[in-house]
Amino acid sequence: MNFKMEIMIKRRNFLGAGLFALSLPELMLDLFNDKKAHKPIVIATWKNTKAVDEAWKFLADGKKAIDAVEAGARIPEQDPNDTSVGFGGFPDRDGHVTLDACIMNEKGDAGSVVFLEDIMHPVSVARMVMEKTPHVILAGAGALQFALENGFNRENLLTDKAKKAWEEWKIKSEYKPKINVERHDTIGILALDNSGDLSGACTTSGLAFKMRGRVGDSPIIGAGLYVDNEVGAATATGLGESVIKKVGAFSIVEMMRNGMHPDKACKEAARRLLSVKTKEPFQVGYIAVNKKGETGAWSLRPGFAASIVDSQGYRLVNAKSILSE
Ligand code: SD4
Repeated sequence: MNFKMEIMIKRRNFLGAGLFALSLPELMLDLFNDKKAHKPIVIATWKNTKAVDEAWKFLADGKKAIDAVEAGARIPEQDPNDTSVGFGGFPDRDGHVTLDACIMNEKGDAGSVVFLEDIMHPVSVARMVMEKTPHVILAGAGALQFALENGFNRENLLTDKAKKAWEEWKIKSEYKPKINVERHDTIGILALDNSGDLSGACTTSGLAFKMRGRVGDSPIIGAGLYVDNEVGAATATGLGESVIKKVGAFSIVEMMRNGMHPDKACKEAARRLLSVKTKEPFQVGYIAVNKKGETGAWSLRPGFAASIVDSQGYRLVNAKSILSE
């Protein structure tokens, strides 16, 4: 059975009817829609314009989605002005920049690094974990050792700007997640390539001034990122603890598997965040893309946006939010 038929059967079953309940015009419509697959396409969290542009170069060249998402994710990682990712990321409350990243390819392979220090490109280390080891996650000192053994250089990632922000924060030492204004630029990036294959990556320095050792959702397969090449891909940004509790990205992919449009699936995942109890108000944003190249972006609160590039060019899409409907 081919992919289209399988999807149709699954979707119809989900709706409570078998494939044989489909009328011929409906069947034709489904096939027609499938033909209109919108690829290649890349979508990323926030206004990550340079990252999606970089990823697009790979896709437009006919290269693989996995190479596109890695190249895109490396852009904010090396940007000293991006205070949520890689070099220039705000440190933990003890002044150390600690990084989390993961990546998934079209085969369902996954690699992840958590609590990694002194390496500019955790997404590339995550890819190496995926491709060169029998494991999925390497943490802390072990992840650093693996990176150094594989040709990555040890670098100081704490910029003067980030150090100054940390010194100012230390005066009060109050940890309060701020909605949108922390320059939440954590990048989750998803791509569908010309061959119809999906991949995704997610990379972050985590929440500013977090407790030492804290790991967020971004490197957790199923929470910050999930890719299923039969169905679609999803990724998250925002307060990682909330995303982990709701297994955000995986639940979006599962909803898409059952026939939901990516936008509806992101909306439902964002709605589920309403039951997460936190001391302070928090923000989470979700994006998704399905096998047809249809996309979605929703957040809990207003202020979230997604960057998209396809054959029509670049666009910044302001996500709808549950608490502003
Ligand atoms: C985390 N989800 O570590 C990340 C933070 C984030 O933009 O998205 N910041 O919880």
